[in-house]
Amino acid sequence: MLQVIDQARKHGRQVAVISGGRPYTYDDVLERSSQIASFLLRDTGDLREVPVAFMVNPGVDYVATLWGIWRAGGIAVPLCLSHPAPALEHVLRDTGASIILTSAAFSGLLVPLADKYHASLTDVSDARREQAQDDPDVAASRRAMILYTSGTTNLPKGVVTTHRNLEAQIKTLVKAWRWTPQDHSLCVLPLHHVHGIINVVSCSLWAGARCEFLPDFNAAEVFQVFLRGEVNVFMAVPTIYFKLIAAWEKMTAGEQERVSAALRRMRLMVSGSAALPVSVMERWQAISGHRLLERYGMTELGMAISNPYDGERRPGSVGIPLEGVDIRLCDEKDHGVSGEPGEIQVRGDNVFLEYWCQPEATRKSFTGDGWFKTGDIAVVEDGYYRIMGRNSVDIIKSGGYKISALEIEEVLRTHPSIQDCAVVGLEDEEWGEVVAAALHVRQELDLASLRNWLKDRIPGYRVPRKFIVIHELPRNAMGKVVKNEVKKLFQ
Ligand code: MLC
Ligand code: AMP
Repeated sequence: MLQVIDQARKHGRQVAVISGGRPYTYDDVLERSSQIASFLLRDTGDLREVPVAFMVNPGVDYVATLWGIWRAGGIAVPLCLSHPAPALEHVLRDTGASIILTSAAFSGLLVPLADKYHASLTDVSDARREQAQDDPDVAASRRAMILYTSGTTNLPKGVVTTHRNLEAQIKTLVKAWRWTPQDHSLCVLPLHHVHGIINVVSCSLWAGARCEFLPDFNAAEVFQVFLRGEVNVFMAVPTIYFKLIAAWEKMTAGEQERVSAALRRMRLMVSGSAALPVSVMERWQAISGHRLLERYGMTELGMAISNPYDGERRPGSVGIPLEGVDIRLCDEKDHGVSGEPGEIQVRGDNVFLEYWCQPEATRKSFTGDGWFKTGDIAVVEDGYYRIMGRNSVDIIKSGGYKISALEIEEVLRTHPSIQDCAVVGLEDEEWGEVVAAALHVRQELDLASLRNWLKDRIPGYRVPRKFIVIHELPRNAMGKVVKNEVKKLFQ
């Protein structure tokens, strides 16, 4: 039996999920997931790694759907709730998912896509009416999940993890960060990425803890929940801590004192998915009494390097390799380096299996001796890893989301008024980086309508916030656009 389900059975009558203000026990979630599995297994005893896409609101239905797909032997493909149709279409086309589960709110958006790709579309509340039946035996080596992540190719790639990968990712964190059944976490992160799915939801539920959900991030609501005094574990991207600090600073002295007192009672606060500015770390410590635990991870790996739970949490560093995760730093030829910066390469049960249907991309992302090449550059200083940057200027991290400059450029070039363009990430304390585009135009262009045009085609967080119109893109002698020169144009 899948270990995730086995773990949940140990905590049957305890509260697992709080969503929409209502508590659901582990038994409740298990029953719902069994009903969803039975629905998926109407015509077969085992889905045998069929991808099942789902667009379900955070909360009990989300967890039941994820577990239901796993229990039926399918591959879970969570869709982003804020993506416009073309971005959803890419995932549906690429996975070839013939089954889609949804919450009512998203069915309008999904009906035409399901029609186009001949996929069945079912509301999870209808799927739950099925009679529960026995689960097939699903080996840990089987594919469990596909998450889409941007890279140096144009469109996002599907990262395939097996049950064994996920179990390794979860178990390592539960131990390193001392999760217990007494914990109560708050999830405000999107649930189509590892940060939310693995670090918050799956670790909570593996440990027998409670996981409370808000529909999305809102600083005032987060503080309201904290003030109840139940949540003791919180994990977020640096932008969220920045926004919480800004909201705290706008409160009255009395409110600030109450919120700070609630924060001080918490057990653990973690930051990751992007570099945590030291200024944010220090300000948060002054407000909450917590020295944020910064860690480093990736969709392909789950978490790989972490500051210690006990011991020094060093500002600007991501810490030391997690248990069970092998890390080395290498030069361009994949030779190990020491005492100088190198690419982080990773090996371990946590490392993903493959990019979905992209054997060439998979092959290129591993060294000949089986290490995954992250593309992140780090240096070890007094035993702690410090991330220095990435080896591709075309990967941007904004608000914790990984964004491909190339994808945005491809879309911009299809606009009739745009001759050519270059997209870059500009440093920003709140967002990490903000996306900016230099445009070489054919004719005059209204930037407000360009923004709207883009929002219909790419997810909102990938839409450039800054534009500059220029006559000529800076190029080198070979005719290649020089991105560092493009960045200077925005100064
Ligand atoms: C939104 N806005 C931005 C922006 N995104 N501005 C600049 N840059 C961006 N990237 C603007 C909007 O236009 C809007 O402005 C305003 O901010 C509010 O928009 P929103 O969409 O409501 O934003 P908000 O809900 O506040 O979202 C911010 C956020 C969100 C930080 C909560 O981005 C988020 O959930 N990020 C987490 C992503 C994540 O989980 N990554 C993990 C990947 S896994 P206006 O003017 O229109 O009001 C991974 C591995 C690992 O990385 O290590 O974990
Ligand atoms: P994603 O592909 O969305 O999973 O993003 C993974 C990338 O996020 C990594 O390759 C890093 O570039 C970045 N990242 C994650 N955690 C950190 C961190 N603590 N500091 C700096 N970068 C980070």
